[in-house]
Order: sequence, then structure tokens, then C-alpha cells
Amino acid sequence: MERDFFCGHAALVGPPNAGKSTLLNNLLEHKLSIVTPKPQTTRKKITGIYHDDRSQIIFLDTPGIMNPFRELHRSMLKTVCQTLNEADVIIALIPASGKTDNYDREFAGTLFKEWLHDIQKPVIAVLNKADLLKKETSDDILEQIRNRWKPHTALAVSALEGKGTDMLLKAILPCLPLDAPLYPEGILSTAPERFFVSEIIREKVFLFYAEEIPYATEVVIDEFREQHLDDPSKKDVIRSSIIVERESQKHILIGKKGSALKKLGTAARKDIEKLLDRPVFLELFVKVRPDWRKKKALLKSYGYDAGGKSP
Ligand SMILES: Nc1nc2c(ncn2[C@@H]2O[C@H](COP(=O)(O)OP(=O)(O)OP(=O)(O)O)[C@@H](O)[C@H]2O)c(=O)[nH]1
Ligand SMILES: [Mg+2]
Repeated sequence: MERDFFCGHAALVGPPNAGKSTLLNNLLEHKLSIVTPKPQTTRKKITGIYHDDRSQIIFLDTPGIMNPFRELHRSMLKTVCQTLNEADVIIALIPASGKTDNYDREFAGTLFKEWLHDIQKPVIAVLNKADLLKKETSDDILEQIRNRWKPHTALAVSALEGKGTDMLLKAILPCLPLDAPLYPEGILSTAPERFFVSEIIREKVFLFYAEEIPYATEVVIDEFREQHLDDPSKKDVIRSSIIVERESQKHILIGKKGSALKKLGTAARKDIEKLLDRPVFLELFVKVRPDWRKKKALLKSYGYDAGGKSP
């Protein structure tokens, strides 16, 4: 007799820097979503598809939940709301902090009270960064979460070390509908290559620049010419604009005689070549678009959901 097959959507939600993207990458065994030590790295929904012989889980990585004070943040939170609606099961990530209180109790309260209280779907509470805690402490926190918020399941993982993720997959399975796979085997994401290329460039901005620069930056792919399709000896050409809000930020991004931009370009090109598995020619331009994070029309043109009502 054939075994049952499960297929559905699992949303990864939580505060910025909780390790949502690290967890997605670990579950897929592939670096799909960008990861940096800075909060608010992820800005759009990232779809990552997990396949095995019993299931297809469409993971949806989301931006971190925070207090919005710019139009960009409102559009990021809208993405979280839409993803919660789309999902069959919610994976609520609560990061351990390693500090005295061991985890952000206040945020856990906000997450369950304000975001998940009337969700009629199973919620799996996941205490991430468990590598920072003693086993007794993480067991104690899980008990508190179970008693206070009554999730469907609560478990601890270390997304960084890949610990506890098998248990998480086991917990997700019965929460999914019995259904045929939605996507062909082996497909990792629904997003196009050029999206991941722009994310790699943005990741390098987050890693190489400090203070407000990463937050004031957007990356747009202006041209992606796949020359190798016509002539395998030719490199693909990628032209991309790095958008900032002010002239002073443009100067910092470019650096002395272009040195900072060159370093950024080299690091991004290497990762893009790994992603595409072919050599590319990458050209970067820096452009100033004053206050782009506040302007709905610009946000829309950069692919954010910035129209209509925001949460
Ligand atoms: N010690 C430890 N660090 C982790 C773990 N998971 C993630 N991190 C680190 O936490 C930081 C943030 O990780 P991300 O995966 O980018 O977090 P995120 O929730 O996607 O963050 P946003 O996209 O900003 O919302 C990175 O420096 C990760 O290496 C973990 O299990 N243990
Ligand atoms: Mg992320």
C-alpha cells in the first residue's frame, strides 16, 4: 500500500535576528536566504521547498516582526500577515539570548498575543539558538511557553548547528494537508535567479558596512544578460544599482577611489558565480533616491507590497 503524502506551506515568523533564515537554509541544506548578524536582514518573503519521500514542505521565510516607523517596515509587516494567511502551519521562532533572562519573554508575548492569538492553524513554538543555553534552561523555557501560550508543539533547535531540526520536521508533518506535491522534485524555490543575485549583493552591503548604510540600501538588477546561452564561452553580464538615500551614503559605499565598492563587487561576484555555477561579469552603480524607504511608489517599483492598507 502506498504511504500517505503530505504537502503544504510552513511560515517561519519571529523577531528580527531570531535565526529564521538560518533555519530555512539548514532545513533545505542550501544557502537560499541571506543571513547576517544584523537585524532586519530579510525584507521580502523567501520561498524554499523541502522534498523527501513522504512530504513536500513549502517553507516561507519572512521579515522579522518589529515596530514599524517607515513605509518600508509597514510593507515588510504586510508580508508577514499575508504569509500567516497563506500557511498551513506556523513556526514561531523565539531566540534564546544567552543573557540573564535567557530569552525575550516580552517578544514571545507580543508574538502570541498580537500576531497568533486568533490564528486557526497549528503553531509550533521553536526556541532557537538553544546552543547558547544549558539543556535544563531550554527545557524550563519550553515548559513556560507550553503553559502560557498553549502552542500545538514546543521544541528547541539550534539552526546554526543543525540540532533539533529532525524533530521539527517530524512535528510539521502531521500539520500539513494530505496532498500531492505542488512542485516538481528538486525545485528549491519559486523566485527567479535575479532575485537571489540582488539578495547576495544586499547581503554584502549588510556585512561590509556599518550603522545606517545597510538599512538605507536597496539593490535593483538593471540588466541580466545570459550571454552563455548563445555562446558558452561568454560570461553573463549583470548590471545592478545600489540605491541609497543620501549623497553622503553614496560616498561611503564607493569608498576612497572606489575601493569599498570594488571589495563589495568582488565578494558578491564570487557568491553569484557559486549560485549560478558559471562565471559572470558584475557591474555595480550607486544611485541616490532620497527617502526611498518612505515612498510608496519607489517601494512598489522595488518589488515591495506598499499599496493599500498596512498593518
Ligand atoms: N548561536 C546561534 N546563532 C544563530 C542561530 N541561528 C542563527 N544564528 C545567528 O543569528 C544571526 C541572525 O540570523 P538570521 O538567520 O539572519 O536571522 P533572521 O531571523 O532571519 O533575521 P532577519 O532576517 O533580520 O529577521 C546570525 O548571525 C546567525 O548566525 C543558532 O541556532 N545559534
Ligand atoms: Mg532573515
